[in-house]
Amino acid sequence: MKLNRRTLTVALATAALASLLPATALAQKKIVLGFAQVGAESEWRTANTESIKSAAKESGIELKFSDGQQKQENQIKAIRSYIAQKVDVIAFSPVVESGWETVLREAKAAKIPVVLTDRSVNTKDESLYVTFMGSDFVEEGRKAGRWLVEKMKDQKGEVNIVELQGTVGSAPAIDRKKGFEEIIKADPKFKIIRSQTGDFTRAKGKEVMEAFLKADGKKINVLYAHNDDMAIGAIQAIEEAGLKPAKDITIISIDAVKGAFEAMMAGKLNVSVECSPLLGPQLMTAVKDIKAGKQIPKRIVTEEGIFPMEVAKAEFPKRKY
Ligand code: GYE
Repeated sequence: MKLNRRTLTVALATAALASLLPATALAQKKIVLGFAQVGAESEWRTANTESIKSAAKESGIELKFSDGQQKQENQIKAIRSYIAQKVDVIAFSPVVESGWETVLREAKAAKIPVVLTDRSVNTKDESLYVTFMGSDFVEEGRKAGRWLVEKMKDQKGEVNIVELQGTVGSAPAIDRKKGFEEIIKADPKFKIIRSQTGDFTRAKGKEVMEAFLKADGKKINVLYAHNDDMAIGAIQAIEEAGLKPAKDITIISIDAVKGAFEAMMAGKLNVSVECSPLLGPQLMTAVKDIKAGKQIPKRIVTEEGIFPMEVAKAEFPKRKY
């Protein structure tokens, strides 16, 4: 290139401008996301954590992650520390539905947008969060109920159901119970004879099922478990009691994790309603959109299906969690 006066002036001006800009502005600042997870109580949760961590990495978002060990106070502490650290966005999956107003107001006062993932809160003040992304738990309960009604349509006598509930006060436990009851109440032959929490874990699911079996034994026709892990724990209890899972007792659960597919392929679980934990990619998209000032929907619902044991073998290779 011939260096005349004009090109020289342009070159000098460009160099001068670049030296004025701080390095951070040129390299573009990373978005920082604080995520307060429920815990590590189930296969679902492990897949959810993995999805969030890998999606953050892929999106170039700096993730601060905390495990609340299924305790609300731990999650509140984590959220407060994210506020103190002035993260760009806070996301969390609230272990229970109530009791979040105070901390959410603190985030709002600090002008940090909040995204709810997986589980929701029951606050009336919707300005306390930007969006809630996750499943429709009532619909999952309905799907479980509809499957049972169809399966038992020719059954004349009573159908005695025992229910293993999720964590007390959590959105999925409340809603999955509600949706299921809404469907089965249409026919009085369906009776929930016992209902107790198994806290979404295998160990608790087994323990509570043992108690159900001790109390009612052969009377039990159906087990409705709010997640696969509790169903898997209960299957063990049923076998130890000398009964055949999925035959002597029809078993319905929710999540459709790999462990449930294995149980279905072994003929021990009748059906699992899908609940997808793969929320990471859509969370990162939302975080970026929020930072870019874009408008995002208040509710983002996950689409999901239902898998009876008859299709388990064909579906298993396609499962991602
Ligand atoms: O079904 C259960 C987990 O909130 C949807 O939490 C989630 C539930 C899921 O522990 O396995």
